[in-house]
Amino acid sequence: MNDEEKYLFDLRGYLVVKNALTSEQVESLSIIVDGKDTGLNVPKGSRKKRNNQRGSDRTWFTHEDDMAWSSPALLDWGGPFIDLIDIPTITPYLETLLGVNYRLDHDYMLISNKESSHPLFLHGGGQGAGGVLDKVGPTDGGQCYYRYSNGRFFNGLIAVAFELNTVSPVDGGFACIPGSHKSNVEVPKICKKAASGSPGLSASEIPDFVDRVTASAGDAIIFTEACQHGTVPWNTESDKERRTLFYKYCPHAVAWSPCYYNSDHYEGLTENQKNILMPPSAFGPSDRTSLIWKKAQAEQVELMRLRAKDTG
Ligand SMILES: O=C(O)CCC(=O)C(=O)O
Repeated sequence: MNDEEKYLFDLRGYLVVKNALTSEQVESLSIIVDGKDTGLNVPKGSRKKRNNQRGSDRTWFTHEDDMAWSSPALLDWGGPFIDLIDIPTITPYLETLLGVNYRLDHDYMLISNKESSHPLFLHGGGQGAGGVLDKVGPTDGGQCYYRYSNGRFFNGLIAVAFELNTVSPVDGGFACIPGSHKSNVEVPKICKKAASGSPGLSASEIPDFVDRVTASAGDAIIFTEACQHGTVPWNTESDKERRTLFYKYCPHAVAWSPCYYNSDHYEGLTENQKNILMPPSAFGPSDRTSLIWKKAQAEQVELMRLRAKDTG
Protein backbone atom coordinates (compact mmCIF):
# COMPACT_ATOMS: atom_id res chain seq x y z
CA MET A 1 0.00 0.00 0.00
CA ASN A 2 1.77 3.12 -1.14
CA ASP A 3 1.67 6.56 0.47
CA GLU A 4 -0.95 7.90 -1.92
CA GLU A 5 -3.21 4.93 -1.22
CA LYS A 6 -2.75 5.38 2.53
CA TYR A 7 -3.66 9.03 2.21
CA LEU A 8 -6.75 8.27 0.13
CA PHE A 9 -7.93 5.47 2.41
CA ASP A 10 -7.57 7.68 5.46
CA LEU A 11 -9.36 10.51 3.66
CA ARG A 12 -12.24 8.58 2.11
CA GLY A 13 -12.54 5.22 3.88
CA TYR A 14 -12.25 3.14 0.72
CA LEU A 15 -9.94 2.36 -2.22
CA VAL A 16 -10.39 0.68 -5.58
CA VAL A 17 -7.60 -1.80 -6.34
CA LYS A 18 -7.48 -2.12 -10.12
CA ASN A 19 -6.96 -5.62 -11.57
CA ALA A 20 -6.87 -7.36 -8.20
CA LEU A 21 -7.96 -10.45 -10.14
CA THR A 22 -6.59 -11.61 -13.48
CA SER A 23 -9.07 -12.21 -16.29
CA GLU A 24 -8.40 -15.96 -15.83
CA GLN A 25 -9.39 -15.73 -12.17
CA VAL A 26 -12.54 -13.77 -13.02
CA GLU A 27 -13.41 -16.40 -15.59
CA SER A 28 -12.83 -19.39 -13.34
CA LEU A 29 -14.76 -17.83 -10.44
CA SER A 30 -17.62 -16.93 -12.81
CA ILE A 31 -17.76 -20.42 -14.29
CA ILE A 32 -18.10 -21.91 -10.81
CA VAL A 33 -20.86 -19.46 -9.93
CA ASP A 34 -22.66 -20.27 -13.21
CA GLY A 35 -22.54 -23.97 -12.43
CA LYS A 36 -23.82 -23.79 -8.88
CA ASP A 37 -27.37 -24.18 -7.79
CA THR A 38 -27.07 -21.18 -5.54
CA GLY A 39 -30.68 -20.15 -5.62
CA LEU A 40 -29.24 -17.03 -7.23
CA ASN A 41 -29.27 -18.01 -10.89
CA VAL A 42 -32.64 -18.08 -12.57
CA PRO A 43 -33.26 -18.48 -16.31
CA LYS A 44 -33.13 -15.28 -18.36
CA GLY A 45 -36.49 -13.57 -18.51
CA SER A 46 -37.83 -15.49 -15.53
CA ARG A 47 -40.00 -13.43 -13.21
CA LYS A 48 -38.88 -15.46 -10.22
CA LYS A 49 -37.52 -13.26 -7.47
CA ARG A 50 -33.88 -13.94 -6.68
CA ASN A 51 -32.43 -14.46 -3.28
CA ASN A 52 -29.43 -12.30 -4.00
CA GLN A 53 -27.04 -13.36 -1.26
CA ARG A 54 -25.11 -16.49 -0.53
CA GLY A 55 -22.31 -17.06 1.95
CA SER A 56 -21.45 -17.14 5.61
CA ASP A 57 -22.69 -13.66 6.53
CA ARG A 58 -25.05 -14.26 9.45
CA THR A 59 -26.50 -10.81 9.62
CA TRP A 60 -29.02 -12.67 7.41
CA PHE A 61 -30.59 -15.84 8.74
CA THR A 62 -32.39 -17.22 5.77
CA HIS A 63 -33.93 -20.43 7.02
CA GLU A 64 -34.77 -21.89 10.41
CA ASP A 65 -33.08 -25.16 9.43
CA ASP A 66 -29.76 -23.42 8.86
CA MET A 67 -27.03 -24.31 11.32
CA ALA A 68 -26.95 -21.60 13.96
CA TRP A 69 -23.22 -21.29 14.37
CA SER A 70 -21.73 -22.87 11.29
CA SER A 71 -22.81 -21.77 7.86
CA PRO A 72 -22.19 -22.46 4.20
CA ALA A 73 -19.42 -20.27 2.87
CA LEU A 74 -18.11 -19.28 -0.55
CA LEU A 75 -14.96 -21.14 0.49
CA ASP A 76 -16.95 -24.39 0.20
CA TRP A 77 -16.75 -23.88 -3.58
CA GLY A 78 -12.99 -24.44 -3.33
CA GLY A 79 -10.22 -23.64 -5.84
CA PRO A 80 -10.19 -19.97 -6.77
CA PHE A 81 -12.53 -19.14 -3.86
CA ILE A 82 -9.87 -20.47 -1.46
CA ASP A 83 -7.15 -18.51 -3.28
CA LEU A 84 -8.99 -15.28 -2.50
CA ILE A 85 -8.36 -15.76 1.24
CA ASP A 86 -4.83 -14.40 0.86
CA ILE A 87 -4.47 -13.21 -2.69
CA PRO A 88 -1.12 -11.38 -3.15
CA THR A 89 -2.72 -8.30 -4.76
CA ILE A 90 -4.80 -7.72 -1.61
CA THR A 91 -2.72 -9.08 1.30
CA PRO A 92 -0.45 -5.99 1.62
CA TYR A 93 -3.55 -3.80 2.07
CA LEU A 94 -4.95 -6.09 4.77
CA GLU A 95 -1.64 -6.16 6.61
CA THR A 96 -1.48 -2.37 6.57
CA LEU A 97 -5.12 -1.80 7.54
CA LEU A 98 -5.46 -4.56 10.15
CA GLY A 99 -1.97 -5.41 11.36
CA VAL A 100 -0.68 -8.97 11.71
CA ASN A 101 -2.83 -11.96 12.61
CA TYR A 102 -6.11 -10.69 11.20
CA ARG A 103 -8.83 -13.23 10.49
CA LEU A 104 -11.44 -13.82 7.80
CA ASP A 105 -14.73 -13.35 9.63
CA HIS A 106 -17.28 -14.07 6.89
CA ASP A 107 -17.81 -14.09 3.14
CA TYR A 108 -20.75 -13.79 0.80
CA MET A 109 -21.74 -13.14 -2.78
CA LEU A 110 -24.13 -10.40 -3.79
CA ILE A 111 -25.92 -10.52 -7.12
CA SER A 112 -27.66 -7.40 -8.35
CA ASN A 113 -29.82 -7.20 -11.43
CA LYS A 114 -33.15 -5.78 -12.47
CA GLU A 115 -35.02 -8.51 -10.59
CA SER A 116 -33.23 -7.82 -7.34
CA SER A 117 -33.33 -4.04 -7.13
CA HIS A 118 -33.62 -2.72 -3.55
CA PRO A 119 -33.47 0.79 -2.15
CA LEU A 120 -30.10 2.05 -0.88
CA PHE A 121 -29.76 1.25 2.81
CA LEU A 122 -26.77 3.17 4.16
CA HIS A 123 -25.17 1.51 7.16
CA GLY A 124 -21.88 1.22 9.03
CA GLY A 125 -19.93 3.47 11.31
CA GLY A 126 -20.83 4.52 14.77
CA GLN A 127 -23.45 7.03 13.75
CA GLY A 128 -26.22 4.65 12.80
CA ALA A 129 -26.75 5.90 9.27
CA GLY A 130 -29.44 3.30 8.67
CA GLY A 131 -31.62 4.54 11.51
CA VAL A 132 -33.39 2.10 13.78
CA LEU A 133 -32.64 -0.89 11.54
CA ASP A 134 -28.90 -0.23 11.41
CA LYS A 135 -27.40 -3.32 13.01
CA VAL A 136 -23.77 -2.28 12.57
CA GLY A 137 -24.12 1.28 13.75
CA PRO A 138 -24.91 2.36 17.27
CA THR A 139 -25.52 -1.11 18.72
CA ASP A 140 -22.24 -2.78 17.80
CA GLY A 141 -20.38 -1.95 21.01
CA GLY A 142 -17.75 -0.01 19.10
CA GLN A 143 -16.49 -2.82 16.84
CA CYS A 144 -17.23 -0.78 13.74
CA TYR A 145 -14.29 1.54 14.33
CA TYR A 146 -11.67 3.35 12.31
CA ARG A 147 -8.61 4.99 13.84
CA TYR A 148 -5.17 6.09 12.71
CA SER A 149 -2.53 6.68 15.34
CA ASN A 150 1.23 6.33 15.79
CA GLY A 151 1.58 5.67 12.07
CA ARG A 152 -0.84 2.73 12.11
CA PHE A 153 -4.34 2.02 10.85
CA PHE A 154 -6.89 0.36 13.13
CA ASN A 155 -10.13 -1.05 11.70
CA GLY A 156 -12.86 -3.17 13.25
CA LEU A 157 -13.85 -4.71 9.92
CA ILE A 158 -12.35 -4.42 6.44
CA ALA A 159 -14.42 -5.52 3.45
CA VAL A 160 -12.85 -6.63 0.18
CA ALA A 161 -15.43 -6.62 -2.62
CA PHE A 162 -14.22 -8.46 -5.75
CA GLU A 163 -16.23 -7.46 -8.81
CA LEU A 164 -16.71 -10.22 -11.40
CA ASN A 165 -18.50 -7.95 -13.88
CA THR A 166 -17.94 -4.34 -14.86
CA VAL A 167 -20.35 -2.02 -13.12
CA SER A 168 -20.90 1.60 -13.98
CA PRO A 169 -22.49 4.10 -11.60
CA VAL A 170 -25.63 4.31 -13.76
CA ASP A 171 -26.23 0.58 -13.26
CA GLY A 172 -26.03 0.64 -9.44
CA GLY A 173 -23.36 -0.92 -7.23
CA PHE A 174 -21.32 0.16 -4.26
CA ALA A 175 -21.80 3.63 -2.82
CA CYS A 176 -20.57 5.37 0.32
CA ILE A 177 -20.30 8.70 2.07
CA PRO A 178 -16.56 9.31 1.71
CA GLY A 179 -14.95 10.47 4.95
CA SER A 180 -17.89 9.35 7.10
CA HIS A 181 -15.66 6.84 8.93
CA LYS A 182 -14.26 9.87 10.77
CA SER A 183 -17.43 11.93 11.15
CA ASN A 184 -18.58 13.00 14.60
CA VAL A 185 -21.99 14.38 13.78
CA GLU A 186 -25.09 12.31 13.10
CA VAL A 187 -25.71 11.54 9.45
CA PRO A 188 -28.37 13.81 7.84
CA LYS A 189 -31.97 12.67 8.17
CA ILE A 190 -32.36 12.27 4.41
CA CYS A 191 -30.10 9.17 4.66
CA LYS A 192 -32.55 7.49 7.02
CA LYS A 193 -35.59 8.09 4.88
CA ALA A 194 -38.05 5.24 4.63
CA ALA A 195 -39.01 4.51 1.01
CA SER A 196 -42.21 2.49 0.54
CA GLY A 197 -42.35 1.49 4.17
CA SER A 198 -38.79 0.14 4.33
CA PRO A 199 -35.63 2.05 5.13
CA GLY A 200 -33.71 3.14 2.09
CA LEU A 201 -33.43 5.53 -0.80
CA SER A 202 -34.51 5.16 -4.38
CA ALA A 203 -31.88 6.17 -6.98
CA SER A 204 -33.37 9.64 -7.41
CA GLU A 205 -33.39 10.28 -3.65
CA ILE A 206 -29.67 9.62 -3.13
CA PRO A 207 -28.01 12.86 -2.01
CA ASP A 208 -24.99 14.24 -3.91
CA PHE A 209 -22.66 13.60 -0.98
CA VAL A 210 -23.08 9.84 -1.48
CA ASP A 211 -20.42 8.67 -3.97
CA ARG A 212 -21.17 5.93 -6.47
CA VAL A 213 -17.99 3.96 -7.04
CA THR A 214 -17.02 2.65 -10.45
CA ALA A 215 -15.33 -0.74 -10.69
CA SER A 216 -14.42 -3.02 -13.58
CA ALA A 217 -14.41 -6.79 -13.71
CA GLY A 218 -11.40 -7.92 -11.68
CA ASP A 219 -11.19 -4.80 -9.52
CA ALA A 220 -11.58 -4.96 -5.75
CA ILE A 221 -13.15 -2.25 -3.62
CA ILE A 222 -11.61 -2.22 -0.15
CA PHE A 223 -13.58 -0.30 2.47
CA THR A 224 -13.77 0.07 6.20
CA GLU A 225 -17.16 -0.90 7.60
CA ALA A 226 -16.91 2.32 9.62
CA CYS A 227 -17.61 4.28 6.43
CA GLN A 228 -21.35 4.69 5.75
CA HIS A 229 -22.03 2.55 2.70
CA GLY A 230 -24.57 0.46 0.87
CA THR A 231 -25.81 -0.84 -2.48
CA VAL A 232 -27.35 1.55 -5.02
CA PRO A 233 -30.68 0.19 -6.33
CA TRP A 234 -30.07 -1.61 -9.61
CA ASN A 235 -31.20 0.33 -12.65
CA THR A 236 -34.21 -1.62 -13.89
CA GLU A 237 -33.38 -0.50 -17.46
CA SER A 238 -29.99 -2.23 -17.27
CA ASP A 239 -29.62 -5.76 -18.62
CA LYS A 240 -26.27 -6.15 -16.85
CA GLU A 241 -25.70 -8.16 -13.72
CA ARG A 242 -23.40 -7.30 -10.85
CA ARG A 243 -21.67 -10.21 -9.15
CA THR A 244 -19.60 -9.29 -6.15
CA LEU A 245 -17.68 -11.57 -3.80
CA PHE A 246 -17.20 -10.11 -0.33
CA TYR A 247 -14.41 -11.31 1.95
CA LYS A 248 -14.52 -9.50 5.30
CA TYR A 249 -11.57 -9.44 7.67
CA CYS A 250 -11.08 -8.22 11.22
CA PRO A 251 -8.43 -8.19 13.94
CA HIS A 252 -7.91 -11.61 15.52
CA ALA A 253 -9.68 -10.74 18.77
CA VAL A 254 -12.81 -9.46 17.03
CA ALA A 255 -15.84 -11.42 15.81
CA TRP A 256 -18.81 -10.24 13.75
CA SER A 257 -20.36 -13.49 12.66
CA PRO A 258 -21.55 -15.97 15.29
CA CYS A 259 -20.13 -18.65 12.97
CA TYR A 260 -16.49 -19.36 12.33
CA TYR A 261 -14.63 -21.32 9.69
CA ASN A 262 -13.42 -24.84 10.34
CA SER A 263 -10.12 -25.03 8.46
CA ASP A 264 -10.37 -28.85 8.59
CA HIS A 265 -13.22 -28.57 6.05
CA TYR A 266 -10.95 -27.31 3.29
CA GLU A 267 -8.25 -29.34 1.60
CA GLY A 268 -4.80 -28.06 0.71
CA LEU A 269 -4.84 -24.87 2.78
CA THR A 270 -1.48 -23.22 3.36
CA GLU A 271 -0.41 -22.48 6.94
CA ASN A 272 -1.11 -18.83 6.27
CA GLN A 273 -4.66 -19.57 5.06
CA LYS A 274 -5.27 -21.77 8.13
CA ASN A 275 -4.22 -18.90 10.36
CA ILE A 276 -6.52 -16.47 8.56
CA LEU A 277 -9.45 -18.86 9.11
CA MET A 278 -8.86 -18.82 12.86
CA PRO A 279 -11.82 -18.45 15.18
CA PRO A 280 -11.79 -15.25 17.21
CA SER A 281 -9.09 -15.41 19.84
CA ALA A 282 -7.58 -12.84 22.12
CA PHE A 283 -4.10 -14.23 21.48
CA GLY A 284 -3.83 -14.83 17.76
CA PRO A 285 -2.27 -18.02 16.45
CA SER A 286 -0.07 -19.65 19.07
CA ASP A 287 0.64 -23.18 20.25
CA ARG A 288 -1.75 -22.80 23.15
CA THR A 289 -4.69 -21.36 21.21
CA SER A 290 -4.14 -23.81 18.34
CA LEU A 291 -5.03 -26.63 20.71
CA ILE A 292 -8.26 -24.85 21.66
CA TRP A 293 -9.15 -24.33 17.97
CA LYS A 294 -8.50 -27.98 17.18
CA LYS A 295 -10.84 -29.05 19.95
CA ALA A 296 -13.50 -26.52 18.96
CA GLN A 297 -13.28 -27.67 15.32
CA ALA A 298 -13.64 -31.31 16.32
CA GLU A 299 -16.66 -30.44 18.47
CA GLN A 300 -18.18 -28.57 15.56
CA VAL A 301 -17.84 -31.65 13.34
CA GLU A 302 -19.38 -33.85 16.04
CA LEU A 303 -22.33 -31.49 16.52
CA MET A 304 -22.97 -31.44 12.76
CA ARG A 305 -22.86 -35.25 12.71
CA LEU A 306 -25.35 -35.48 15.58
CA ARG A 307 -27.68 -32.94 13.99
CA ALA A 308 -27.56 -34.76 10.65
CA LYS A 309 -28.34 -38.04 12.42
CA ASP A 310 -31.22 -36.38 14.29
CA THR A 311 -32.81 -34.94 11.13
CA GLY A 312 -31.90 -37.88 8.88
O1 LIG B 1 -20.97 -3.28 -2.37
C1 LIG B 1 -22.09 -3.13 -1.94
O2 LIG B 1 -23.09 -3.22 -2.64
C2 LIG B 1 -22.27 -2.81 -0.46
C3 LIG B 1 -22.32 -4.02 0.36
C4 LIG B 1 -22.62 -3.74 1.80
O3 LIG B 1 -23.46 -2.95 2.09
C5 LIG B 1 -21.86 -4.40 2.83
O4 LIG B 1 -20.94 -5.16 2.51
O5 LIG B 1 -22.13 -4.20 4.03
